[in-house]
Amino acid sequence: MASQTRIKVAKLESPKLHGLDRDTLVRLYRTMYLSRKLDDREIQLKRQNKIYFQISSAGHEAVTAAAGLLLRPGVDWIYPYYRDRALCLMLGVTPLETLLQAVGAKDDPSSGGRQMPSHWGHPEWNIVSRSSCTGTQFVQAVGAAEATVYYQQRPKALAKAKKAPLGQYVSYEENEIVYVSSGDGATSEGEFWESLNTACIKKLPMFYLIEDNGYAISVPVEVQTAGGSISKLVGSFPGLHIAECDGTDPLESYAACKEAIQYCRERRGPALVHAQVTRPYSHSLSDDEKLYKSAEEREREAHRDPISKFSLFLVREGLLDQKQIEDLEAQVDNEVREAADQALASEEPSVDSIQVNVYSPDVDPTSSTFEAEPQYHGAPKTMVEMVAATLSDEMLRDERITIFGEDVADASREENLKSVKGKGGVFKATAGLQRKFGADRVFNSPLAEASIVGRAIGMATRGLKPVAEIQFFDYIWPAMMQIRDELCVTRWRSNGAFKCPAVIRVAIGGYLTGGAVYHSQSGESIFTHCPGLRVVMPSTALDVAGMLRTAIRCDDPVMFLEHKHLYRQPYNRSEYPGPDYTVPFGKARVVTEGSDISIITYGALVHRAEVAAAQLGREGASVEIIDLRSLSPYDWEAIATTVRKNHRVIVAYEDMLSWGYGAEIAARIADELFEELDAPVRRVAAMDTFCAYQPNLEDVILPQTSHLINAVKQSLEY
Ligand SMILES: Cc1ncc(C[n+]2csc(CCOP(=O)(O)OP(=O)(O)O)c2C)c(N)n1
Ligand SMILES: [Mg+2]
Repeated sequence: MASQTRIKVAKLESPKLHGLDRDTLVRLYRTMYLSRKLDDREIQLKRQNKIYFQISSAGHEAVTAAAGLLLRPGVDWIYPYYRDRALCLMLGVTPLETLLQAVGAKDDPSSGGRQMPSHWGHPEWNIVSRSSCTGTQFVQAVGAAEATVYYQQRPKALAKAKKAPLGQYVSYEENEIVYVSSGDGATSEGEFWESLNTACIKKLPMFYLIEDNGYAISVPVEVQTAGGSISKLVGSFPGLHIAECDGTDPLESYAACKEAIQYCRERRGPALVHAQVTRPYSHSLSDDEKLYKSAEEREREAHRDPISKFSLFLVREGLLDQKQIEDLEAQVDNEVREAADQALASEEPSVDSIQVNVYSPDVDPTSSTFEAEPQYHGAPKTMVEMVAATLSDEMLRDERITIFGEDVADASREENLKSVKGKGGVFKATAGLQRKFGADRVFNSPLAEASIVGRAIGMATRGLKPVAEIQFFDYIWPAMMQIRDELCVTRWRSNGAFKCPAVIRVAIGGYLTGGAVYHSQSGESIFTHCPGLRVVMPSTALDVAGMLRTAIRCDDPVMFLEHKHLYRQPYNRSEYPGPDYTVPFGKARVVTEGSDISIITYGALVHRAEVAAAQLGREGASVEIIDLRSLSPYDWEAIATTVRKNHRVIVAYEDMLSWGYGAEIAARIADELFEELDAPVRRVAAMDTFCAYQPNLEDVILPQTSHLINAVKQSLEY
């Protein structure tokens, strides 16, 4: 007995164990085996039609269990991907919890039965809810790491975030890091590169784990990645620690991850570990890799299976004998069996719960809480001046607010501020804010829209209040997936465990004279199509103040559309309405009352409608104008009231006639208020084409006052 102990001690001192004690090595093996058995059990359940989808972590268990061992549960922030089951188990997710997800149970902590299996998320362990999109996590992880740096410098922001809704999950600890992982295929997404760029520029504490199983579904790595090696390809990112390891070997993986994580904890910059793993169970249960992988390839992979290799290693090294391995495995098998039985007997979510957590249950921006009386003072401000003034007051009030985007800072080279006036946005909407609040709160981003929105999501998820800017609506499209699949869905898909109440300010619209096709676009209906997102578009400086403040103070993501043509008009100016002036969302404004016909509109057409109404008034017609100002939600009550009053209605909007926002309003009026109408609903909108550089063409394409006047006259004559 004594001699056996001596052997074990001698073995444990072996450098290949990297200082890990026997219990930890057994824990590593246990977690890897547990992960595999959960996959096997899910596959069985899928074949029995008891679950609906399966994607395995098989072949990835060694490196993910090792990384999980090194990360601190509930301290570090985790942006995993679907093959991180062993990592999640190591961090504290239970076998039952993973199977509750597989069956889509009401009590599944990741989504309450809303997402597919292996879409990890667990607020207790800082495992941030994952979507199915490959690559979106990278830029969100950047935002989370920026929150780390921010909270370190600004404890008041942290204290405030902890008091906000979901504040119980807001945390910051010195030396915390952000983990983000993906497969080899997802590194081809732009967001991977955008994230590395910012992570290196800002030296963020981010640990990238790339789990390279050689394939993205059927696409082999040499077709995916130039040169076939992502670690070689990222070699020139300054300050990025890079390591490669055999991800099927938990000890080699442990050593590589340990060094990388240490590098991040010491705030030396980001680190990337490129782990070579296997994928023995095809991409998912919907895939059959025999269709594209040769028998020899599959055979080679089988020899590298992490589970069989590590159990053999433990026996060979005398750390466990065969009987102990069998006992451990029997114990795990039993645990999985019991968890599966429990999961299969669990309650499903109720059908009516589908509406829960689309929006914040805590703050209702449509409520009377947001009604306020203006306390006017100062000289009249234009809309763009009002944006800056409102942001300034809100930033004074709330240190959680950060402002970033392209050109929003006064001057990134701070030393220049002594001698220059400062930029403050291409439209000057953020002028002076960096000077006033500091470069950590107001800063320029690289020219990368997906990462602007993705970073905002990451910050907001951690309790900050980012107000990001998209310079022109025309260039929002790289961010579309971040907006549609992440920003608006996070709260719903995590069943209320995570949220991202960021404000995305967007300069939109035409009537610029020469703005042409890439500086004149509308398209608000594309975003009002996204449940979970609030979309507003004020047409006056007063509403800008009230609605921007509501956007910042509410708990949902808001797209705040600022019409470029309206930024500096004299007709919509207002005195500053005070630092607490808010306007509730979903409440239209009656611009002018009238008794013959109603024009329902918003944005740049509000003023055109006023001009038309004045002229028509001189000709004896009385026109009522409703400015919707809030597009999602919108004020159906106000629409119905004006239609019931005047029985004739024009819906005027700048977006294209077909499929535009106003088309839906017109359709709903025709549908639900048909009996009230004395004339068909008329639409006045842009032509279904592109906006032109030549002003005379632009005038034909975009709706004008004369179009409104004609439509009103035709309707009155009907
Ligand atoms: C943005 C996006 N495009 C396509 C898909 C479909 N898809 C899911 S996984 C996958 C391959 C991912 O490969 P890789 O990153 O290597 O991860 P692996 O599955 O091999 O671990 C694809 C194309 C998706 N989910 N998201
Ligand atoms: Mg892969």
